[in-house]
This record gives sequence, structure tokens and C-alpha cells, in this order.
Amino acid sequence: MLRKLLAILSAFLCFGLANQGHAEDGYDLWLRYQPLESAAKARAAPWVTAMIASTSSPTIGVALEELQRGVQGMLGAPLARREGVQDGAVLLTSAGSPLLQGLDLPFAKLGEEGYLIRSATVQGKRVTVIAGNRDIGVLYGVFRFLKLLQTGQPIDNLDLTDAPKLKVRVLNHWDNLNRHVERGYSGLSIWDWQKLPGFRDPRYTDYARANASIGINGTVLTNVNANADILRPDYLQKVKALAEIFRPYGIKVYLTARFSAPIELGKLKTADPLDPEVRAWWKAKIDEIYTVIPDFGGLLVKANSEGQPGPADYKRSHAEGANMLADALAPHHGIVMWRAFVYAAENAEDRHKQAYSEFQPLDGRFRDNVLVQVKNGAIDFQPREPFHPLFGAMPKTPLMMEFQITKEYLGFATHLAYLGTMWEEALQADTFRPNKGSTVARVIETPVDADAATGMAGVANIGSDRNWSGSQFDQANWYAFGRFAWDPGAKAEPIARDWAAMTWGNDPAVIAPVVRMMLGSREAVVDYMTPLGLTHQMATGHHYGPGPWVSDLARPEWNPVYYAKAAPDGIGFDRTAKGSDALSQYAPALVKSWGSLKSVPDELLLWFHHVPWDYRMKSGRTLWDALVIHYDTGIDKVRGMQADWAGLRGKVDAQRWAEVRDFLAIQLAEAIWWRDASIAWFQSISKRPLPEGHKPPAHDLDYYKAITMPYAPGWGE
Ligand code: GCW
Repeated sequence: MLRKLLAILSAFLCFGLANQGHAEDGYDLWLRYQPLESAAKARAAPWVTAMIASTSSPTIGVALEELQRGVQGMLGAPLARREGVQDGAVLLTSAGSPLLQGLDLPFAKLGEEGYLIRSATVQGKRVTVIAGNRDIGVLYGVFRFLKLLQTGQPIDNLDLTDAPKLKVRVLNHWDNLNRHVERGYSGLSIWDWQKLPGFRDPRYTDYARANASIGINGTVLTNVNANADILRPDYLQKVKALAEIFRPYGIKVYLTARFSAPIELGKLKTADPLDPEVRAWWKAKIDEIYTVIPDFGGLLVKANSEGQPGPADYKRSHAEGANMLADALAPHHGIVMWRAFVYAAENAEDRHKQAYSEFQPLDGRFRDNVLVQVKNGAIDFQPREPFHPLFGAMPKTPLMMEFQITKEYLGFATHLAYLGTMWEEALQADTFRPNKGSTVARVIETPVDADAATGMAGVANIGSDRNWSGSQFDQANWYAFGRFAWDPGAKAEPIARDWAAMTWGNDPAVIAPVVRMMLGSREAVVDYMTPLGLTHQMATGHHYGPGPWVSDLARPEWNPVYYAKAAPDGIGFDRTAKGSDALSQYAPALVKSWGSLKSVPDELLLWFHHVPWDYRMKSGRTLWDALVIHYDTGIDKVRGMQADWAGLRGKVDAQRWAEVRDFLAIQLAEAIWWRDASIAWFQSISKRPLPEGHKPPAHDLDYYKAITMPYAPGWGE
């Protein structure tokens, strides 16, 4: 009797665990490997009876480990490694293996990192072959195979191949050596320099697993606002330990180079890139790095921007600065990622124009192992920007995309904003260079010559928080970044769907609302923060919350008023030929369509035009009314996300559910704050009544101006 009772109780507990009670904190990311429901288990089991590896290497070792972990988790039984081929085995192997004789497999199209997964008969047994030209392809294939299981796909008749379209797929950590993360909203830097190299936190391995699962093959460990100390011998030993952990996962380590390091570390009088002593110092330093880390990836540099030192300090060009480092890296096959995010204090030119003005004339002047790293838009990771005009305008220079995964301008970790839709929009934008159809994705994935590098960088949102990214949903942005870096032509919706299934469970009644929330979330932020092409209205310094009135900062382009140009006659930044003419940096087709009020899309209206408050929108409303309506629409969208999420109570685990619920409540309160503060400010200039049915802000303007956010993370030291 007692036994029976216990059995009932334990069945009840298990049910509770699987459905809601189990405390998940997000640490497992999208690699949760939760038990499949029984029908799916029964379907899959005959196809994963054993694993076989025809070669051995550290990479194959971690591939086997991952396969075992995933299958054990999802099917509930251990997966043994066998020598002989058997029915249902998963066979990890590479091109040229005698086991594959007679199978016509498309290795030629896999490149160095691609893979194939094929249901096949080997030695008379039905097996699943996972193979690549190199072991890293096999590891990527294993993750893909596990994803098929995680997302409930059949695995009995597989024939797929995949290969990355970009070569360099890197995270950029803006992590300072004191573990403060610039624009980081998820705790401290995960690099614990004090305990390295002695203590290799298992978290580093989980970091590598997560990255490899989405194809990321490099990581820049340190902030672009760089500290030269990272290049010291003692730090290099610590970097070496990380490189060793990441190596089996196909992840190379990169560092940021402070341009003035020869002065700070080498005690030279100058850092002039044409000075022979400076060149010799860098060459020796880079040789030293490679003796410690033989597969070191290379250097990322922010120069002559926001106070960072650079070649312009010596009247040298960006190309001269980059090429000096490139020459020292070339013998080791290292690369330089040289950022194009520049704007200068002395420069009165529209900030939108400065990167293009400085870099475009340098097209063709960079060494082969230099990639110029360009942010997706010309200003700075705003909720919406048109694509950066440099894309398509430097056909002789490898340009790599820089996206910001951490949400500096989209509500930090507490606002739910899936960035996949924003990145798809940027990548699918047509540059019209050299002709129609030359999307940004095409530009970055087409090498400038046969062996030229291609790449994408994502400013990481990873920190020491248990859930890695500061919120459950921000994990989706890390995930999506990897997917877009693998394939810039990818679409945001299927990526969201995969992530939702792996992160929240395979129940269609869960996936549908989660995906709906994600797909609408970024536009919600645009609506309640910066609708209709407004930009950079965030409060000073930390960028947390609204500050559209800020006008007292030293540099004009740090002030929100610089971007909105709200005045009694209207609002918006005239970037047409009558204004700053930034528009002329784009192809003629875009100059034409964005330059005309008739054809500019509503969402870029105030980015390119200054228009009267009573300007008639395509909808027939006045601009002022449309603006107010957008702010309110943003709030409604957040309420919609809350309703979707409320419906998931009990359908996902309780702990993560409650966290998301609480974050959505913060988001709603802050969306209202954004709306009220923005309307209070703009109404003080427009002097127009609010459209009917739209409530006045809860407080007067002074109330919003007086709000301070001393606890905003990610800013200052
Ligand atoms: O977005 C801005 C940030 C800075 C950052 C800079 C950059 C690392 O506000 O914190 O500095 O861009 O991209 O260099």
C-alpha cells in the first residue's frame, strides 16, 4: 500500500517537474535536452542505438560527449560508443573514411567547416552518417542532429548539408580587465582573470558548447576601449588557458589592441605606425602571442574614436594603422578587424557621414588580412537605422558586419526585444551597389577576391548571471546572432521558432505565442522609444530611459536634441541635399526614394527629413498625431506580450515563467515612462493637443527631467 502511494506520489511529482515545477534558471540555454514526449522518443530511439567515431581528436571527443549528453537527456538512456557498425548507429566521420566507400557524398560543397547528415547503409547496417571535411564540421553536424531531435523532427530519412557563408563569426566582448562589462546587463565579465589560468571554470566549456552549437568560431575577449595590459606576458598565459578550452570547439581567441600599447607597455616615445621601432615592437609582441597561442585569431581595433588613440594622432590614415598590424600578423595567418565606428570631437560634420567620409576613400588600401568592421547603421545600434552607407561602397575591401547583441539602446536586459527581425531588416536592405538586389547580406558574404575574408561580429550580451544574458529572452539574441553569422540570408522567424522550441519546449501551444511575442517585440520598442525615424533619444551616458530634452553635453552629437531637431516649425533631421546631405552617401536609387517625401518609408521619415508638425502622413493623419499614436501602439504591444505570456502559465517551468512575467511588467512601466516623457517634451515644442482618445502624460515635463538612474548598469567603471 505504502509502495503504491509512493509510486503515485512520485509519478505526480515527475509530472509536475516536467510540466512546470522543475526549477530551471536558464543556465542550460537552448541546449536543455529535456526528455522528449514518449511517441517522439519511440520514433527516435531506433536511430540512436550507438555512436561510432572513425577518427579521434579533441573535437571528435567533444562531439561524442555532446551527442551522448543530448541523447541521454532526450531519450533517457545512455548512448554507448561502439567500434563495429550496427543498426541505428550514429557514425561520426570525415571525407576519405573507408566506411563511406560507395556512398556518393557531397564533400566538395562543405568547405572547411560544413557538414552533411545522411541516413545511409554502411556495411549492411542502417546508420546516420555525420561527416565533414574537418572535424569541426562533424561537431557542427552533431549539434544540428541534436537540434532535429530537440525540435521534434524525424531523423529516419535524413539528407542534409550545410556550410557557413561567412568565415569569421565572432563575438566581441566589451569586457574590461576589472570584469566590468561596458554596456553589459548580465553581471560581471565571465573572464575571471584573477583565477585564470589556475582555475578553468566549467562555465568556459559551456560557453564554448553554446557558441559551437550556433557556429560561432571566434571570440574577442576584451573591450574595444582597450587596455594594453592584456598584451602583457602574465595575461597572455590566462588567455592561453581560455584558448585551450575553446580549441576543440573550433573557437579562436582574439584580443583588442590599444593603439598606444608601444608607449604604454614598450616605453617608446611614439605609436606612429610608420616608425620602425613601433613596427618592430608590434612584430615582436605578435610573434610572442603566437608562441603562447599558436592559433591566435588576431586583433580588433577601435582607433581614433571616442577618445581612443589611433594613427590619426600621427597624421596617418586608418589604412596605415591597420596595415602595420596586418603585416605583423600575416606570417601567422592572423587578421585585423579594424572598426569603422569613428566620429571625432573636432568634426562638425553630421555624425552620420563621418565613417563614410573617412573610410570610403581608403577602399583598396588595406592589406588582404584586414577586415573593416562596420556597424549595421551609421549612428549607433539604434532601435532602427537605415543600413550603413559603407556597405556596397568599398568593393575592394572586405567589410564585416558588426551587430550589437547586448541591448544598449533597446531597454537593456529587462525589455523583451528579439533582434532577429532587426538584423534581417539590415541584411536584406538593398544597397543597389553595384546594382539592384545587392543586399547587405550579399555584400558581406561575397569575398572581394577568391581567398578574401568575410565575417560578422556581435557585441556579446554574456555575463556572469546564471542565465548568461541577463534575461531569458535575451538568450535568443545570442542564438540568432550565431545563425545570422552562419547565414546572413537567414530569416528571423524560423530562427525564433527553433529557439523557442529548444528553450521553452516543443508544444505548439507554447511555440506559437513565444514566436509571436518575439517577432513583434522590436517594433514595439521602436514605437515607444523612437518612432518614425527618430533616433538616439536615450538619456545621457547610461542610455537608460528617455532623455529627449538633453542639450548640454560637450559634444553636439551626444545630445538627443541634435538628432530630433524638434522646433516650433517641425521635427526631424534633414539629411537631404538641402540639409546635411548624408543621403548622398547612398546609391542614386536610394537617394531618389528616401529623398522624396512621397516615397520615403514612414519608419525613416524623421531620419532623413525635417517636416512640419502638421505634415500629412500617408495615413491622412498629421505627423504630430501619428507620433503620439506610435508611442501608444508601443505600449499596447507590450500589453499584448503580457497577455501571451499570461497564457503560458503552467505550460513552461515556473521559475523562468515568473522571471519573464516580472520583466514584462518592468517593460510596460518603462514603455509608459518613455511615452509620457517623450510626449511631454515634444508637446512643449509642438504646442499641439493630443489626438482624441490619447491621454496626457501622467506628470509634467519637469518630473520626467528630474528622474535619475544612478543604478543603470553597464556604464562607468
Ligand atoms: O554604442 C557606443 C557605446 C560605447 C561603445 C561605442 C563603440 C565600446 O555607447 O560604450 O564603446 O559605441 O562601439 O565603440
